[in-house]
Amino acid sequence: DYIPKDSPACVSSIAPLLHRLEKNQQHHVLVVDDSLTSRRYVRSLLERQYLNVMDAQDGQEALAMVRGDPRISLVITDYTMPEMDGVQLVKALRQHKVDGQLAIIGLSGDDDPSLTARFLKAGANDFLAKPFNQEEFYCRLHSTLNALDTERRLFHLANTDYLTQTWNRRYFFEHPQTRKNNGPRGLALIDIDHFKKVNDSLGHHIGDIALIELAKVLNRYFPDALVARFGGEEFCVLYGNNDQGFEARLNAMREELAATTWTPYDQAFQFTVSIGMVHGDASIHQLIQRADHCLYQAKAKGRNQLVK
Ligand code: GH3
Ligand code: MG
Ligand code: MG
Ligand code: MG
Repeated sequence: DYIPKDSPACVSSIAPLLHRLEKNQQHHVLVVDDSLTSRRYVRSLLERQYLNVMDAQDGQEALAMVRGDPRISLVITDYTMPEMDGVQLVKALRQHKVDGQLAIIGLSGDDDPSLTARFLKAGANDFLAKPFNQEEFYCRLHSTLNALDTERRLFHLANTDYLTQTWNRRYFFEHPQTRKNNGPRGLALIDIDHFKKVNDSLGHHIGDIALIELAKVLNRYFPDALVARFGGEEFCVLYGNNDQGFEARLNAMREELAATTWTPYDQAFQFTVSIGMVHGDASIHQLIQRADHCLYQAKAKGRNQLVK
């Protein structure tokens, strides 16, 4: 294999490094190499940067690990390996995970100048020939991780609601679960009753807390569903399972909300919700239209109730 010949990376300013190291602790890196010596060496370089490191000795094992562990955010793979080579692994990984969720760096000790392009075309973010300069390895590692963090931050900003940290409308309508048009599913629209009064009598900041608390309760009751803030004080729950439990859970949640007294800033208040629920095999727009009609009826009948 190869023997590292260079000295440890030198760093001129400590602040960006500390910031990077703190972020590194959130990343899980998978090192794929058939050579134990190589794996150990790359592992030790990564561990020194406070990254969480795992390893695999071939492509199949690596694929299984990435499929089974969503925490893996970076794969560093060797090229020459038995069964599946590094470029084939990159292609397989890219079919499984789209760019932005997983970064890949290729490595190879083969003296083949076409490898860089082959790795990059297959979807790798970067490539390094072995033996590499340690400082160059760290530079490329950090720029790849910085790009990954930026992409994740953008994804978060584009798809979550800032106040309640639930998924937003954009995420809801772009989700494959929403777009698919076959099989029965449940959908509920949940709207806070007389929310204007909460704002008018207690202040907008208390209204905000009601929204944050409602989002938490929704996520606690529906960890297996898509929960999104549609706008204002209206949330939507898309429930993929074809069982009877949806309505019962919605009602249990509604009752819990009605029985709760919230006391932010020692300001006691209560609120209730009205729910429009539908279940069926229809397009998302049809389901929403029907649920909206049910919600309107729940309001008209006196609020704090579910209409289906
Ligand atoms: P109903 O029972 O018919 O639903 O009455 P309502 O007062 O809840 O409904 P309405 O649609 O008249 O008022 C909704 C209010 O929600 C008005 C708006 O100021 C408030 N709202 C929307 N978004 C926010 C937010 O992010 N924070 C706070 N505090 N209030 C919000
Ligand atoms: Mg090899
Ligand atoms: Mg309302
Ligand atoms: Mg409303």
